[in-house]
Amino acid sequence: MGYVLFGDAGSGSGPVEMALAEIGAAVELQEVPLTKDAQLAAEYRKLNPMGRIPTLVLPDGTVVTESAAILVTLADRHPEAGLLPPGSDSARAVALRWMALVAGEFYPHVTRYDYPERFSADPSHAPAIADRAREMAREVWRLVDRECAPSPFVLGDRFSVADIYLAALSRWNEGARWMPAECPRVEALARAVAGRPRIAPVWARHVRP
Ligand SMILES: N[C@@H](CCC(=O)N[C@@H](CS)C(=O)NCC(=O)O)C(=O)O
Repeated sequence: MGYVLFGDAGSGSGPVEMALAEIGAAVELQEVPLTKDAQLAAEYRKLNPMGRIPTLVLPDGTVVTESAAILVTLADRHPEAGLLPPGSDSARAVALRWMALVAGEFYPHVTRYDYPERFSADPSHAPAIADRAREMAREVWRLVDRECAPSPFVLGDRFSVADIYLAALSRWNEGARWMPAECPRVEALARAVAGRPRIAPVWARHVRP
């Protein structure tokens, strides 16, 4: 048995698929359509109790949830792909720092603008919650552009799984529309990742032009 990835087009399974493509590892894709709320089905929640995608099942049957954890796991399991520096290298800490920031500070805003009705008992609050979440999400990217300042990658010339993660998630919330002007470094990072030969076909399936 190889890897099994539960996900959907345009979701957090995109960067996981991109990392697997970069590694050259075989994967079986299992569709969990968000439009049908398939992620909330009781059977799927046995794998991912939060009711979220992605979920990766390792060849030995171990279940890994949380996109950043999945990507670090893949990088560590395939050191020959060079997707993360070793633990003793400070560059690894830098890569993990920015991955964790995007996972912890940006991704929750996505839930808030995709599902604003979850965050108030009053349905009339939903549009304001979504609008504020979209703005706060953009603030995170402005900070990443300024403080992480990828050039072209998070670790300078050294490509890593952090680049895949940041690039893929930067396309959400209409990133392609406003980032070229407001976050030019993140925009250039996204283009550099999208153009990698192994990633390009996966990128095309997950990122709307
Ligand atoms: N912390 C999770 C967040 C995953 C997440 O929110 N995924 C979205 C799709 S990109 C999802 O499954 N949303 C469905 C829902 O919240 O019901 C991770 O990093 O994997």
